[in-house]
Amino acid sequence: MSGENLENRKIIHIDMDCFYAAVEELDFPELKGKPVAIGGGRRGVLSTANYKAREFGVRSAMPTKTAQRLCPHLILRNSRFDRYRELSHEIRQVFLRHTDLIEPLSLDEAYLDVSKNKDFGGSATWLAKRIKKEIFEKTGLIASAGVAPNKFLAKIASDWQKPDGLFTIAPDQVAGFVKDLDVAKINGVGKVGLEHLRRWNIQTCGDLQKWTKEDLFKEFGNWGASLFNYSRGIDHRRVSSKSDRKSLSVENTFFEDLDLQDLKLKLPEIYQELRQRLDNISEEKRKPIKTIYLKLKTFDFEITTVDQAYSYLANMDEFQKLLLKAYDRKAKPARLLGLGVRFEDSDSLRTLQVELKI
Ligand code: TTP
Ligand code: MG
Repeated sequence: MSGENLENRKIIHIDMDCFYAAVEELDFPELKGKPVAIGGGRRGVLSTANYKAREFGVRSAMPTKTAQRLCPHLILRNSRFDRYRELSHEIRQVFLRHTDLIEPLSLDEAYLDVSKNKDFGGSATWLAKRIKKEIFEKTGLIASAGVAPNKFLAKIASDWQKPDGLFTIAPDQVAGFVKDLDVAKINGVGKVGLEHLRRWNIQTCGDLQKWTKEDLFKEFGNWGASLFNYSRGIDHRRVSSKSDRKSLSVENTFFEDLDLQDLKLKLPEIYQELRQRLDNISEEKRKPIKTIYLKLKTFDFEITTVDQAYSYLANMDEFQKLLLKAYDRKAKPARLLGLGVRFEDSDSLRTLQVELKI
């Protein structure tokens, strides 16, 4: 991409606080204030623990037995991936309101490039604050956010004030921030790498900066080049979202199961959001619409989807008709309503362009 300025970007890194454990507390409020860990892993180790359990020294990847010794009252729960995916999807929907440049790293973590977002006078910090608020309102879960000019720093920033953190490293603060930054915080510095650095008495990025690029390469190989950049707070990696999107939808999971009357009342809000999100797609990523669709998930998790051919976003009445049709199929209260459009796929697009050329 020509003309792209990689030095002047605004990147937000979002990482949910003790994600799996927080979901457990959300769905079972009686767990609040008690030490909770998620087990059920293959090797008898914990996936994560809530902050109460962490006070006892309980950590991710710790053998369950060790955790129980440290914290005898620890409440152990099994993983529930379907539920994590559902909430992760809800969180993604919040991101999409603000940018379409999203790179998810896992169910609970993503980079957002918000350089083009002009809300809050272009303040990415205020935008991050808004995103945290919207995530909480939509899911009841708490996120930590980091704001910085690149991915490397944004990820460190989101961890800086966890939990419920919001930390910004502005461009003019980068040099000061990295000077005292422990090299252990650098992406990809594992146990072995850290020992190697410590052997040279390298504690901080400031220490690393004293090395020439050549010397770093001689001592650390290709990794040395990354270290040279990271230690100066430089990182040119792009936020890479999948651009070959096949559909776009807005889905809402409700706190209570809704009957047809209530679903009709929810529809306009979801429709407006879909409209907004379509408008937000940048020019170069826009594709023709093939169908509009509506999705319902019943209270007992049956999914039904109704499609209708349309080459544009039809008006709300059309979606109302789809709602009646979908609801009729199951005739049961629903826990989720989604509206969406499917795009022409790139292959048929290519054919279309070829035909036009002739
Ligand atoms: P993390 O974001 O690393 O951890 P976390 O969200 O539990 O806690 P926090 O971010 O507040 O420090 O991982 C996200 C989820 O991934 C976590 O909830 C459970 C899962 N996970 C594992 O299954 N095994 C692991 O070793 C780690 C680190 C996480
Ligand atoms: Mg997390």
